[in-house]
Amino acid sequence: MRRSGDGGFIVLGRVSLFSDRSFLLRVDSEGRLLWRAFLPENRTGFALVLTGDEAYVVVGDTYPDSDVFLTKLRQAEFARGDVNGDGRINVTDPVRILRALFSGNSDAACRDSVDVDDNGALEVTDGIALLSYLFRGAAAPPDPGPSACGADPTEDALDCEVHVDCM
Ligand SMILES: [Ca+2]
Ligand SMILES: [Ca+2]
Ligand SMILES: [Ca+2]
Repeated sequence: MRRSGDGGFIVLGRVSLFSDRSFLLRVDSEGRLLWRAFLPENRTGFALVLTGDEAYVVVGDTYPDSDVFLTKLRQAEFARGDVNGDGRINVTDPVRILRALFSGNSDAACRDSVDVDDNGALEVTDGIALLSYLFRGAAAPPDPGPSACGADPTEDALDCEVHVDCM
């Protein structure tokens, strides 16, 4: 656990459900959850370092090739539509968009990736556009993505704290 510049905390942890997954969790100074993100399945995080420029460095090892990784989490690079950051676009992504909208609480670590139609707002139409792309052959979400990481080419009020697949 590390204290972030705004008085909140960022936590590196591990959960065992069906498989071991490392995750990052960011809370504000009141302990409210800002976002959480799972690391890719083949990565186990051991240590978290806060660098002077407000970025995070995660160190760990990879499975099954037992290599070491050290990655700096770059903000603002993402793949549009890959809402859970697992490197794939499948039905779990639009489901997550719609669930977050209807429950009114979104813990997306990268809100830019949720803006599937890139209109600067998170709406039901984003979930529908993604479903249409997956199941009805509609056009792919605008760049960046869904298969390449990049920065948002259009200005908006949305942010992207971390998109784990673009680490
Ligand atoms: Ca996904
Ligand atoms: Ca949108
Ligand atoms: Ca945009």
